Amino acid sequence: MQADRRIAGMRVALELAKRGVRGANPLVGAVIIDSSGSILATGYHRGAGTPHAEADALTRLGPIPADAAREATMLVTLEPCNHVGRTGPCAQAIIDAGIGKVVYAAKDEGSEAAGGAARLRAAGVNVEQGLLETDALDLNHRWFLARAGKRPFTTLHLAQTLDGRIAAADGTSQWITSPDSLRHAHQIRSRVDAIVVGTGTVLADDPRLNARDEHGRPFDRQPRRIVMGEREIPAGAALAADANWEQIRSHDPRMVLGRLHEAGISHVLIEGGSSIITAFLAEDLVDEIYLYQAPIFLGAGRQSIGDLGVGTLGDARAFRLDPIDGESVQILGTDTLTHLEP
Ligand code: AOF
Ligand code: ZN
Repeated sequence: MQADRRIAGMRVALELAKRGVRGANPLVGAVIIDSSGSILATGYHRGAGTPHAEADALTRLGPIPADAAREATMLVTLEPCNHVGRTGPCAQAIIDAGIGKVVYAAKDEGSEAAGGAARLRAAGVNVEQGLLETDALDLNHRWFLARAGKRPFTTLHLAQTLDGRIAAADGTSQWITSPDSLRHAHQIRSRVDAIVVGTGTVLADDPRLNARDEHGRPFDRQPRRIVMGEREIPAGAALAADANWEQIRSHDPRMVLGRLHEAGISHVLIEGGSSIITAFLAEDLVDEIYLYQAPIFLGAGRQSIGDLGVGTLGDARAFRLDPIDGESVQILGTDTLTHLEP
């Protein structure tokens, strides 16, 4: 089979991967091709807790004759996993399906899931690594960085006016963005392991910080709620209504993330306020941003971002549009939502 058919297939896998959502798990895509390079099935990982890309592709492939499976190649953007986590292990699923060859782009070293390639080889599967590796590493560059740094992947929630304000001059801030934005934000809350806010936000807004549907009903999956900072939280605070919260008495984002990693948290949502947001951005500890913008100006009031120590344009904190399923900007009622990555 020509090498360019495999490259084309891996490109499809990389594009499919981008349909998923970032977080605790990497974006992963998979394509199964026959000996002539024609695509038999495709799959991708939709996000933490859902089937892996390889399993998704094998499900869509369905049963095929053993000799056809032996002739087939699975192209996957990340080394197949070798652990039983929330799903998996994919290496065994590929072996069980009788797939003859696996080509993966990036290695999955240093994770609980590592060792898939060795398991495949031991079962007689032909395994190759490195096809479009640079693209595959770039696809999840922040996820790899977070893992190497032994810290959770971080998502920043920014809900602001056109002039970047999160509260008016008198402190009023509810609600700057539309109900559609709020609903979206609650879905994100239900996906993360923990929400981080500063003591200032708790004292000013008294938020519940749980994840609710549009009728106010809590979702089954709730994030842990983390308050960072020194100030005392009153026992009657809304978030203290149940035990699912904790205070970390520190302003240092790296230290807080280190503690959360040790507590087994893989994905955190940074919700504010501005001093917390600024601290994470200043330390380059924001892995993606959901930016909700309401079509209003305030002209005064609290800015979402404070001093980042940027003195000249060349030092700006730069982000790029990061499409989810093809779109990096969407309309939520009267607002726009932009998805960005460093
Ligand atoms: C994914 N999607 O398509 C592949 C992954 O918690 P689990 O069971 O979902 O396992 C997550 C780990 O599995 C992940 O960190 C990565 O090392 C490996 N491979 N993960 O989420 C996929 N192939
Ligand atoms: Zn897997």
